[in-house]
Amino acid sequence: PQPQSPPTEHIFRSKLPDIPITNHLPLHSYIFENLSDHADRPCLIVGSTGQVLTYSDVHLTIRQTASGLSRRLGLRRGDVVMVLLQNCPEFVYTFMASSMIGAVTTTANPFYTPSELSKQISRSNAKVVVTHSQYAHKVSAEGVPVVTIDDRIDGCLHFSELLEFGLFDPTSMVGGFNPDDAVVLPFSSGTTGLPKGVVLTHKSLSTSLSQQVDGENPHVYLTKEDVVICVLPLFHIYALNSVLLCSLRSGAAVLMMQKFDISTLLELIQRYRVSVATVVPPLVLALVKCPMVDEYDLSSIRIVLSGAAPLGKELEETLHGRLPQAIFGQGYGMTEAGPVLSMCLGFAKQPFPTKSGSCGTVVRNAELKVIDPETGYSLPRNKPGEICFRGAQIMKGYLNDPEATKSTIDVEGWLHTGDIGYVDDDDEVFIVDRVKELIKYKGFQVAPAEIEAILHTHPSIIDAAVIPQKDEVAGEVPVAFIVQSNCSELTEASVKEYVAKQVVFYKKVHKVYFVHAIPKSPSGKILRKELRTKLPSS
Ligand code: 4UW
Repeated sequence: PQPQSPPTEHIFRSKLPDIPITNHLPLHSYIFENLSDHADRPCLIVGSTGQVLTYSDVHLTIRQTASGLSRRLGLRRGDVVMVLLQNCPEFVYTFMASSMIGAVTTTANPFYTPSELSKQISRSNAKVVVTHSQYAHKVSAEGVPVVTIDDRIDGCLHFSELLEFGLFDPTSMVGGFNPDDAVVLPFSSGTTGLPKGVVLTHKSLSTSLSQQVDGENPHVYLTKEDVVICVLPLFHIYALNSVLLCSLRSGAAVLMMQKFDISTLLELIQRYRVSVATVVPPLVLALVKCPMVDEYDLSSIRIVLSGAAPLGKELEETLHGRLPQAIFGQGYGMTEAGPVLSMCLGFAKQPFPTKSGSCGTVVRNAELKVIDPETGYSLPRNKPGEICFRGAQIMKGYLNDPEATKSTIDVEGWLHTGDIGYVDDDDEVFIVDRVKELIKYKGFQVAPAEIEAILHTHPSIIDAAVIPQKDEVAGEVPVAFIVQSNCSELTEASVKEYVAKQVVFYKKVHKVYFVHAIPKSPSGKILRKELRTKLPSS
């Protein structure tokens, strides 16, 4: 038979025209490019104290911090700073100051256990940790300087000591600058395996931001009049990119909440006339279930953006009923994608009508295709397959892991997401399933391989597999299948406790199923799909 030529490529692009993208600048220069337009406007508002910092205040402190990082701590181009902070101004100072001196910020969850932090510190080769005094003990054994931002602690530096070295000149990047230098190093497990450092460069992030907020008709239209609530944690790429950095580029005010609490959230929205609410599905659920919502004036909200996990149509419509004046929509992101793949076009300056349940339309200056997982060929509209994505915003690669990089970004530059979805007749992206191992608990990443590795260290466990189980509140929770050694008498509670002691709350195992064997392929890969069929009601 004649060899068949591959079918035509189906590539989806934005309905918005491409624009000239500014991505040759260092991230901080790009972010503050229009600083003089909004220097006296509020930049950061601290929800818990009411403190308002203007753009010029913030920029000045960033320059002082940059001097301190460089002169007090001796940090140089390429060095890694771990930011172990809840949402607070020091997060922004440290991150932007690191960019200014050519250093790289690795973000971590302050609730991580010492062993989780130890792994990230050594994998990223972090040279310093900036944190709250209450978490300093978690990293004190790591042998790196620790800076506390609140109380002073013996043996730690205090953040104010970094501010004593004058103003860094933001145009003089010591040791040179290349747009392909890393600027942020979040950790993600991607489609398989353990959490890995995701190298996002100055170019990746400024491209992603430009795709969202730049141009005559920005995909996400933010102005200096906007007040954007930042309740989602900045250590995750969603809030970092689409809440903080998009707002800073646009001159909007960022209202920071350190801890989530629903009545405080409602109170802050009312008090500061919040116009943009960025949420995750569990937060939508909490708002839908909360009778207090009707007691507050939330009429200032014009945009509700949800993402990081699937949002049920009914849930979205119920909340929309309570905030009828707002435009509701989703964004679809993935750390490795830099992170935004698609975004609701209802948020554009000249908006398009959109459907509930959709994850938006692919961002401009980028390409999206849907491939048949069997053949690798791209599929036409309305046919579900694996979503692939290409553009200048995707990660440079996984840190020190060329193998994992090669299996995620193919030779043509396509990032394979491990998500199953389709593009409909109106160019809207719908996600229907996930083929990668990743579990998402309230939008937080849980890497099954990480929990399996912990279970394997238990003396009575011979084999283990961790998969997601659907959950009304969290979306998904991790559950474990365990093979125990002969004559051991493990209980579900003891297995749960063994894991719980070593991990942050959302990686805890919620249910344990004892089995005789874990189903595996001939090459030894866990057959996760087969395990999913063993779960109740799936
Ligand atoms: N619907 C269904 C969604 C959706 C989704 C993500 O932790 P990561 O690596 O990254 C994120 C980033 C989310 C994000 C970033 C910036 C932004 O503007 C935005 O819009 C709201 C969202 O979550 O997890 C990546 C994985 O999370 C799932 C999907 O499986 C993806 O590969 N995911 N967004 N709207 N699932």
